[in-house]
Amino acid sequence: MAMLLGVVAVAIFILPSINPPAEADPISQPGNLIASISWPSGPIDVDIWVSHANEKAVGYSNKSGKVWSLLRDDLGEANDATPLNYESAFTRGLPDGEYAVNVRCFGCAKVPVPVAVEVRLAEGGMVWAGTVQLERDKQERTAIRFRVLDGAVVQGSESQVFKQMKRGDA
Ligand SMILES: [Ca+2]
Repeated sequence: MAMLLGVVAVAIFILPSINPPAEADPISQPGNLIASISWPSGPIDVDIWVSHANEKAVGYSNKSGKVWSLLRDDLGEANDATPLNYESAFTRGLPDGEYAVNVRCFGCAKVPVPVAVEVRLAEGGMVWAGTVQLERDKQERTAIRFRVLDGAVVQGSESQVFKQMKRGDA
């Protein structure tokens, strides 16, 4: 009996230490395809732009389309209580066609800006992850584009050929 109590006591002491703070799980975010970007803290506002096929691109000035929605426009230092700079967009459904993810320096007081980009399927894992370097203010670059057929990424369809998404001065 004394031994059993000892085991219980040890278990009680150990339990609180085996629950490390959970990190945000991207898989639990809404959507079928999730694109996210992050960039260093400081007076730097980067924007994510995403598109499907020939539909109008989605970004801060056009926050949702038929397929993509922007979850948040992070302005850098200005609009939240954390030093994290993070924007993400997600799709509703996964229709066939080409998907593309761009990053753009909206206001980059300091360049170059390394922008970490991740594109993942809610079911099926990472599509692409990498870093895109923005060299000057207002520069827009394509991080990745690829085709989807029957709910899966077409192998070999990935490229970084530039696709202009931001239109006008808005
Ligand atoms: Ca932004």
